[in-house]
Amino acid sequence: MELFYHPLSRYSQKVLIALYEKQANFYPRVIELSDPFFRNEFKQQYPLGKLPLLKTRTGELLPESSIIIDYIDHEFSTGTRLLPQDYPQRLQVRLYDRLIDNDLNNPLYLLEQMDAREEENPLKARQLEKEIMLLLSELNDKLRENHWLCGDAFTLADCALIPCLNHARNRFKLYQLDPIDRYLNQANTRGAWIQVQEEIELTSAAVQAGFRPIP
Ligand SMILES: N[C@@H](CCC(=O)N[C@@H](CS)C(=O)NCC(=O)O)C(=O)O
Repeated sequence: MELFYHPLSRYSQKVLIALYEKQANFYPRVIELSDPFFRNEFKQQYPLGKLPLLKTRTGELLPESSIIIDYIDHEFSTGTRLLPQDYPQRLQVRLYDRLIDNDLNNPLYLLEQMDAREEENPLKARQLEKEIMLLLSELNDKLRENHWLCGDAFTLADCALIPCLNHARNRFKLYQLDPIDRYLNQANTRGAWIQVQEEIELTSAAVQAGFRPIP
């Protein structure tokens, strides 16, 4: 298998966590989407040009982080089971995965883009922050009851959530939300996330030193 990704893309981090949790072997293919040459080259292979993208052992191209994780969970019996077999539990995991992507990851991305463009639109920024805080508060309540997001076991929903919280803590006072704060500390001791964080740190250091463009 080959994974086309970028270490600073949160959707890529979500899939990396899953691959490490499953102890799945893959060839890492880092793609710099901000570089027109690499972007065009990548688009020849995958016209929608989004990361992450998995090339399976049979050569099939799979986009969409949640679909990739579903595939590797089905394909590898090793490591953590990321989608519960029990249907009601599985539905919960799927639901929270969708909520996190749509109502946390995407608005965080819009805020980042506004910052990058130095766009002055306090009203829009406040609306996005409000939307994010609404979901964070719901997640905080859920984490009061559960060890991982959807229960005792680590799942797809945690793969989606951890990279978002890791980013959101730079803008939101997550330390004031006790269950989320506890969850992040707990995530920081999880092997798969430690491995992903190492790659984030190396890439961030390279970006700061001017070696690589920001994706
Ligand atoms: N729903 C997709 C979102 C993927 C996505 O938006 N990836 C971003 C990087 S984090 C990207 O490739 N953006 C480049 C573009 O939109 O041109 C998933 O879950 O994988």
